[in-house]
Amino acid sequence: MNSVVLTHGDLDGITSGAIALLAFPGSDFYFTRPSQVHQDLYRVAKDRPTEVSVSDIAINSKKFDDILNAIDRFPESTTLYWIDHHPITPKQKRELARRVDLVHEVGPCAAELVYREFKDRLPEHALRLALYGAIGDYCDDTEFAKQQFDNYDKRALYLEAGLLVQALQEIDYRKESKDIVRQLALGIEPSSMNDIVTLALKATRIEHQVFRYVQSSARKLGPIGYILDMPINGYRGKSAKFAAYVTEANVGISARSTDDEVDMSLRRRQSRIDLNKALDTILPEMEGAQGGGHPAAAGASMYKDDFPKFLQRLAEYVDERS
Ligand SMILES: [Mn+2]
Repeated sequence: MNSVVLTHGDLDGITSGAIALLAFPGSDFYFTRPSQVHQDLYRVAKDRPTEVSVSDIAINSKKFDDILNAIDRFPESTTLYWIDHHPITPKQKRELARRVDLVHEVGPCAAELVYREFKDRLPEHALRLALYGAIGDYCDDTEFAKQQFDNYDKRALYLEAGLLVQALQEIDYRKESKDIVRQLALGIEPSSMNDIVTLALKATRIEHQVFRYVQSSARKLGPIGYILDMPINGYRGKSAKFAAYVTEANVGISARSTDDEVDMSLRRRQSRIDLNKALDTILPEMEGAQGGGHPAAAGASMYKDDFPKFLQRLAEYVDERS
């Protein structure tokens, strides 16, 4: 068997995965996520691949030992690249670097890191994919990105990336996104993907509705603006941002509940608060709660009964630091 590409389902994941496909042509391709990457690695290890590229997958501290165990299942002959930009502890970084080819930097998006790692063997259009990833993850102000934007007309790049960002709101990433990855690897531009353009416009109209809904329904607790169980599915990151804005809060949350659990996206607004650190501090106080992400954008899940306490704790945490 040859190679395997594992990546995340958002735009940075999709573009970093497409670039990895260009670096390892003919690879098998799978979407994964922090909570399940260890299982996917276990499965992949059985096929003894030559190369494995994992991109844009945060290290979930609770699963770290499982991840290391899964990595240890690969034969000596496998080269495993782990390319990521989510915060990681120095200890985890050391442990991981001992086992894999680790490319880790906080600041650039994963697509930029994958591009820079394999640059010499990539076609020219891979660079545009790296820039779409940078736009998708708000990582478009790195030295690399700024320099490259200067080589194109960046407005057109933002339109192409924007079409993908919007369309992804309306796509089940496990199914249709695989086709997008293949097409992007082939060099097909988003504006030439008819279904993507149609979905992007639909998603943008829905986004305007989401904004109006959040404007009329968001609640506020101290420095936290939040929305619970919007009648529209998806749009979580966006509605979290809107919730912060319309309540003039420093942190916005968009949460969705099921029978006994609540799952949420968090965004910060005009604040330097590190949401990843905040979750690292608060979530261990609640049994069964998990989450993490970036300083400016994160996600979490917990038992529904713990949600009010979580809001209270996060409000205190933010107040103490601003
Ligand atoms: Mn990313």
